[in-house]
Amino acid sequence: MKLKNPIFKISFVALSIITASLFLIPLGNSESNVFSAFFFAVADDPNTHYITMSTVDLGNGQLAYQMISHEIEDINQVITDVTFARYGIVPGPSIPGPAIIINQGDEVFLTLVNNLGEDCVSVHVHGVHYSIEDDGTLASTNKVEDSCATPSNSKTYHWVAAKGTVGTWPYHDHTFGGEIGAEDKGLYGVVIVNESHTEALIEGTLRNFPINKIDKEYVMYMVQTNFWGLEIDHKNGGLQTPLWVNPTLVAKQNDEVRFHVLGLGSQSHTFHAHAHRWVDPGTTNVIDTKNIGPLERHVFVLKAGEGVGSGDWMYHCHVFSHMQAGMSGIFRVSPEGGPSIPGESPIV
Ligand SMILES: [Cu+2]
Repeated sequence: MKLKNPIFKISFVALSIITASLFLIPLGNSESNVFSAFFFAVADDPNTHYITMSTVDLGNGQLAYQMISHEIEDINQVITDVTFARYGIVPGPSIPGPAIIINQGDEVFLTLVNNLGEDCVSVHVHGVHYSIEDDGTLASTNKVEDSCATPSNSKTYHWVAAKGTVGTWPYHDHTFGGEIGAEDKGLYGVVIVNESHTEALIEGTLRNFPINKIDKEYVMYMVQTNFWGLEIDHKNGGLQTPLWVNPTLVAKQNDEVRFHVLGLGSQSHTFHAHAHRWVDPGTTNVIDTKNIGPLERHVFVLKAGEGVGSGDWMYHCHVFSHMQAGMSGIFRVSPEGGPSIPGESPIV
């Protein structure tokens, strides 16, 4: 920086000294900690996630990821096993795969086990940071090594959810059967990197909404002419329930719910939900349709039944040929006070 005017120069030096002193002088007393916390409140204490997942052949031409275990280590090295709470007593294979929920600042060590009995299968993740040997592609792509799990050798991936990685990111296979991988057979899921708040249109106002106040989340992958869904119920400890194809999504009236809508494959889709509206992230535009390209994602929070009440509200893809092929489901808003139950799927 060039400061030609001497007055500016003096001011700049003075400002620098004052700024530096604010950080340096008060260290060690409690007031300064409050002060530092104010300035450095970027993330809570980061956690390390130790996750094991496998890949399973569903026997109908489809492949799926399955959660085996998920442990979280905090900065005091206290380890909590969240497998049962998050994925159920007996986590099964699902499409989409398990939603891996972490906070900005966290690290992940994800070990993938190949239970397909052949070839080399991987997890290639979007959004978070990793080294090239953890990119989940073949040596022919990354020029380093086959970043995948064989039936005899599992593969551990290391990810860092560094600053700037907040969002909902796809993960998918990138090696099974060749360089493109087998995501089209069902090997895909999401990593959700949270910070403390997200934007939400609640009661007509754009708000900075606390993540820990979200009641339910729906992961909805738009694939060919179907939705493939998974529910996360925070009123039930964050339990995930696979909802499979074109599911009924169940919420109670006035539940604050977050949708994660993603595309997969070679087609673009247009997500639309009846009688509900939300804010296009990063804007103030209130919308009720959104174009979703392959592996694009669209994340929003809304209040179930806001202004319209309980009922079976349809959601669907608005691309006409996809609608005609049945790409739709029901967002069931039950009256307030009912039980929190997972959505049901007409086809499993
Ligand atoms: Cu579509």
